[in-house]
Amino acid sequence: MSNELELIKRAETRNNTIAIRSKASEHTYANLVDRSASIASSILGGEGDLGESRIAFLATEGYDYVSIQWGIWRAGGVTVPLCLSAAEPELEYTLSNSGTSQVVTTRELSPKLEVLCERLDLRLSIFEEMNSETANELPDISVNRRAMILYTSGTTSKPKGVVTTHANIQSQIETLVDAWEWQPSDRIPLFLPLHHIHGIINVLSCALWSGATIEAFPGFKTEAILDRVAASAYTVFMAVPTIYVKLIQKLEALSRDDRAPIIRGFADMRLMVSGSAALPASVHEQWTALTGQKLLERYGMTEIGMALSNPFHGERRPGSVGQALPLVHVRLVSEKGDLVTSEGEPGEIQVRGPGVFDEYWNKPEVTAESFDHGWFRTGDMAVLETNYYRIMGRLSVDIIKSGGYKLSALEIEATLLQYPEIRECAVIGVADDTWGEAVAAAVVLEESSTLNLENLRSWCRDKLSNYKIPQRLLVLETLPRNAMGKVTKPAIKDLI
Ligand code: MLC
Ligand code: AMP
Repeated sequence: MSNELELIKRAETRNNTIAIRSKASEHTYANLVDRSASIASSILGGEGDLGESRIAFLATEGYDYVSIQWGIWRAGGVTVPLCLSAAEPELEYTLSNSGTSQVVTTRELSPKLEVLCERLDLRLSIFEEMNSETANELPDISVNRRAMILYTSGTTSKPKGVVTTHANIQSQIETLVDAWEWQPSDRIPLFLPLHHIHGIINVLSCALWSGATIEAFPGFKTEAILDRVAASAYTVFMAVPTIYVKLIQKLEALSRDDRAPIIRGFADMRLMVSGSAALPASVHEQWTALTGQKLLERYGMTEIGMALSNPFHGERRPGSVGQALPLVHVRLVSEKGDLVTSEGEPGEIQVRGPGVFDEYWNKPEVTAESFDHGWFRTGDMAVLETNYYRIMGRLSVDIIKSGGYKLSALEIEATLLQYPEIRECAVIGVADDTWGEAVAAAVVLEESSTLNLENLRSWCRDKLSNYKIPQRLLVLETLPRNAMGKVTKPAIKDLI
C-alpha cells in the first residue's frame, strides 16, 4: 500500500459522498479516487515515479480537472494547469518555460493544443482515452516534493512560475479549513478559473479536503448559478469583487418577486467570501443591504496562499482585510526597511510560514531577491488600524488587477509594440467600477496610422488572454517622460 497524499487519504474515507456535481453528471469521492489512480497509471506508462516531471493540463472546472490533477500528483508529477482563455503564444510560453514533458486534455479542448504540441514535440494525452488496463503500484509522495507551478504576472514582462510543494498546499488548505470552519455538509459553486490559487485552493481543494460537495460551472454563468442559489443549493460562496458588482447589477434589475428566492438563497449561506482584489466598502455595504450577508474579505497571493482575513466570528469590517490567518506570520516593513510597530503607519506586507511557496521556477536570483531574511515581500502596502489591516495599494504601477486577474503592464506593452503601427506605448490600470482596474494603453503611432481600439483589440486576440486585451486606448503625440527620459505612467493616468 503506497503512502498517499493527505488529500487522497481523506477522499478515500468519503466513499459515496458526492464530490463534484455539474449540469451533466455527478461523481463521488470514490469515483475521483479510482479515476485519478487510472490517470496516474496511464501517465506513468510503466514507469515507477514521474519524479517531479512537469505535466501540463487543460480542462474545464469539474471532475475531469480534478481527476487529472490528482492523477498527476499520484504519479509523482508536478501539475501545470493551463488557462482556458490563453492565446497560443501564452500557452507556448507556459509549456516551454515549465519544461513540460506531457500534456493532458479532454477531447473537447484538444483542438486548442494539437498543433502546438506537435510543434513542440510534446505527447498530448486525451482524458477520455486514458484507461490504463494495468493498475500501477503508485509511488510514495513525500510532502516536501514539488507539486504545482502556477504562472503569475509581476514586475517582469513574462509571467513567473510559482512552485509550491505538497506541504505548502496542505498548509494553505488547513489554514482556511480551520479559519472558516469548512464542514463535510458544505456545498459550494465553483466557477472561478482553475489556473489560479483562488479557484484551486480556496474553493476546490478546501472543499475536497473537507468532504464537501462542489457544483461546477464552466465559468461564471450568472443565470445558471442564480437558479441554484434560489434553490438554496449552497452554504458557501467565494468570488472576486467584480462578480459581486455584476451580481448587484443583475439583482437590482430583477423584479421584487423574481429577486426574492435568490436573496433568500444568499441570505441563508453560512459564509460568503470576497478576495483577489480590493472590495470597495460601498460594494460590501450594498451587498449587505441587498442580502443581509456580511461579506468576509480576505487577502492572499499565489506565492503565499491566503494571509489576512476578516474573522469568521466577529466584526467583518468593510474596506479591511482583518488579521493574520492561522499558521501565517505577517509583518509590515517601512520604505526605509524598518519594522512597523505602530498602528497608522504604512508598510510593505511581508509574510512567512509553511504555506509560503518554494521558489520561482528556474529563477534562483529572483527567488532570493523576493525574500527578506525568510520573509516574502509581497509588494503590497498596508496599514494596521484598530487591529485590522487595510490594503493601500501596490508598490509597482506595472501590476494591474482587473476582474481579479493580476496583469503585467510590461507584458501587454511588449505585445503592443509588435503592432507595426505602434511606435511607443505605456499600459496602465485605470479605476473601473466593475473590473477594479481596466487595462488602458496610451500609444504613439507611426505617421499615417489609423489605428483604433477595435482593430487593436481584434489584433490582440491571437496573442493575449481576453482579460489582458486593452479596454481603452489613448493616442498621444508623445508619451510624458520624467527627467531621466522614462515614461511617467501616473501622468498618463491623469490624462485618461
Ligand atoms: C473580460 N472582459 C473584460 C475583462 N475580462 N473587460 C474589462 N476588463 C476585464 N478584465 C470583457 C470581455 O472582453 C467580454 O467583452 C466580456 O467582458 C465578457 O468576457 P468574459 O471573459 O466572458 O467575462 P466573464 O465571464 O463575465 O468574466 C468575468 C469574471 C472573470 C469576473 C467572472 O474575469 C473571472 O473569473 N475572474 C476571476 C479571476 C480569478 O480567479 N483571479 C484570482 C487570481 S488568484 P465582449 O465585449 O467581448 O463581450 C489571486 C490570489 C487571491 O488573486 O488573493 O485570490
Ligand atoms: P495573484 O498574484 O494573482 O495571486 O494576486 C495577488 C494580489 O492580489 C495581491 O498581491 C494583491 O495585490 C491582490 N489582492 C488579493 N486580495 C486582495 C484584497 N482583499 N484586497 C486588495 N488586494 C488584494
